[in-house]
Amino acid sequence: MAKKALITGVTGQDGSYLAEFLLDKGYEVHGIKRRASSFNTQRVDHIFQDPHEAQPRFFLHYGDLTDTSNLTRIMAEIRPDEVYNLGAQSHVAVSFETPEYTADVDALGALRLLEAIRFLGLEGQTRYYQASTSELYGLVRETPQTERTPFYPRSPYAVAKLYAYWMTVNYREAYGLFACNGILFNHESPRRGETFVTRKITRGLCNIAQGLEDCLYMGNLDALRDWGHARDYVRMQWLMLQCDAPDDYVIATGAQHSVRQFLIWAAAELGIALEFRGSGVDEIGVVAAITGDMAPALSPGDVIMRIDAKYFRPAEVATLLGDAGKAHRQLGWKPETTLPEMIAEMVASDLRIARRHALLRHHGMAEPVAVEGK
Ligand code: NDP
Ligand code: GDR
Repeated sequence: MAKKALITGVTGQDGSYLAEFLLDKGYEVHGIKRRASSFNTQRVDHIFQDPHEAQPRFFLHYGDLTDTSNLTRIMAEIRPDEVYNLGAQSHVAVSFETPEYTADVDALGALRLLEAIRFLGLEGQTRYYQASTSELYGLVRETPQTERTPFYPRSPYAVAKLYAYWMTVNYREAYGLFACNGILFNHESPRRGETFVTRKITRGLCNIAQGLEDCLYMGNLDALRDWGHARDYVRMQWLMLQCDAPDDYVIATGAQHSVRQFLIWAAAELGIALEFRGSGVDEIGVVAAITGDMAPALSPGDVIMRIDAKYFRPAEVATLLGDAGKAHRQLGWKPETTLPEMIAEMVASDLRIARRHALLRHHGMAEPVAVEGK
């Protein structure tokens, strides 16, 4: 019998990579998708299986982490061997604007799933993965951060995730649930949401290089992050649930870079030498030189990056750097994709999209491509 997995957040970045990974391993994969007025399944369309096909192994169910009866019914129908709770209002800046909704989804959503396991008597069968986050460290007390570093959340998102973290530990200790926290540091990919900083940069620069936009507006360029590739990180989500005993693990690369540095490398990938001038909100990014043919719309001297104070957060997480030594020692995990490789992959993907838009525009069939949001 194939193992059954239930993924919340299957339409998101991690959910899509994890679904692919589990299907490859022979699982029957069930995902929860939200009802939306427009299509929101682009990241999993390539693995969609028509339910009328013979023996489909990938199923989507309408649902929402705010809806207890819906989650409990789906759990009762599937009786999954593994639950991966990846669904979340996952944008830190947005959580300052929607704190109550963020708490409902990110904190109580986890509780609803844990309770469903208990209510349905699945404690002995169902293993639970909680998508915890390096944002828990917030105002960091120790560098690098490990599983033992104290938490100090700095946003409604992180506070909600702190509740979910401890509920996962509590259900493990109180009811013997096989429940694990993956404390994942930032991980990116061509499928990253367009308003997270890495994708905003690669997408924005590609659009600018192709003449679809003029300038990228950024927030705090000094923020330091430990960026890995989502494909490597979902492998670890699965590994955690295959252990003999449940535990919590930090997943990170162990290397740290600034947003400014990411901008420089992403620009270089397009043949643009980017120079920074000025400081604070007056800092600008200027094209110093261009090589190759990937940025036909640009010339040296063009200003392609400015600061917009609206992208600064009410409370910032200035620096994050993880130590994934425990995951390496106990589960043999280490990241396979380097940051330069990931940037190259993201830029190549966004450049393909930008070129397609530029071609459409050239033929009078332009689509809106503005980089909006946080
Ligand atoms: P995404 O934002 O790409 O995906 C979030 C998913 O959650 C989407 O499928 C979204 O649906 C779904 N979702 C949002 N609200 C609800 C809701 N009310 N009910 C059901 N589903 C909902 O996030 P990632 O894939 O990047 O991250 C996966 C998880 O890991 C998240 O919990 C995130 O907080 C956490 N995390 C992420 C890290 C990262 O660097 N990526 C690092 C550490 C933790 P829709 O597509 O309809 O919007
Ligand atoms: P983060 O990711 O908040 O770490 O949360 P994000 O990419 O949004 O920000 C990283 C850093 O870049 C700075 N920054 C900007 N961020 C955005 N989004 N837009 C900008 O224009 C900009 N300019 C500078 C931010 O201030 C921040 O310091 C992500 C999410 O995936 C969470 O769900 C996850 O838990 C954590 O990573 C680990």
